[in-house]
Order: sequence, then C-alpha cells, then structure tokens
Amino acid sequence: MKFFQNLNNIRTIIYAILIIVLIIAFLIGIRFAIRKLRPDDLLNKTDVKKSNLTYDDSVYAQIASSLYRAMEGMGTQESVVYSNLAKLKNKDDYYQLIKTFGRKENMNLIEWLVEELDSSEIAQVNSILEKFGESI
Ligand SMILES: [Ca+2]
Repeated sequence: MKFFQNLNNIRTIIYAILIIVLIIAFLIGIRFAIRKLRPDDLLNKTDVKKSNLTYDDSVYAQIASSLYRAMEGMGTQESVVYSNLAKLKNKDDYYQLIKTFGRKENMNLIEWLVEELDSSEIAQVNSILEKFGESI
C-alpha cells in the first residue's frame, strides 16, 4: 500500500515538473515572439520611396552612426542628435534613416531616442520631425 502511495506521489511530482517546464517554455516562446516582432514590425512597415531620398546610402549610414555614438553609453549628446536629425529633409529620408539604423543593442532608432531623451528633448526632436509630419 505504502509502495503504491509513494508511486502516486512520484507520479504527481513528475506531472507537476512537466507542467512547470511546459509553462516556462511557453513563456520563453512568447518573449522571443514579442522581441522579434516589435522592432522588426516598425522597420518593415516603413516603405521608402527611393526617388525622394536626399542623400546617398553612405550619408544615412553616417547619420545613423553619429546618432548611435551620441546616445550609447553614459549620457547623451543632445546637440549631436538634433543636428543630425535636422539633416533629414522629408519623410523618406527619415524612414531610410530608421532602416539604416536598424537595431542596435536590440532597439530601433525611435526606441533609442525615447529611451535617451527626456520630455523636453523629445519635444525638441518632434519640432525637427514636424516639418515632414513625423514624431516619436
Ligand atoms: Ca546614453
């Protein structure tokens, strides 16, 4: 009798462990799905009209890397952020920059700006992006 009770207990414990493992696997799966979707979604949705672009690809790459250098690590060089964003002349320049910037440390450009800037600095950025009807 005792043997069968013990067997039942072991079976219950094994089932409990299996269920916990399944729940953890499920949560990890959801996390990955969210992480993969969120930034890619934004990058994929932004269609760029190549004919509207003001600059060569290399210029967007330069702007993207200056922005990243101004924001990465401790503090932020806000004036570098403003002056680089001010080089954008239209929506397609902006979208091209977002695409070129891609993801750094798993964040896209807009996520970087929102994370690095306070509300008055975001207002400053929005006043730059406003001329072609964009905001962060
Ligand atoms: Ca920083």
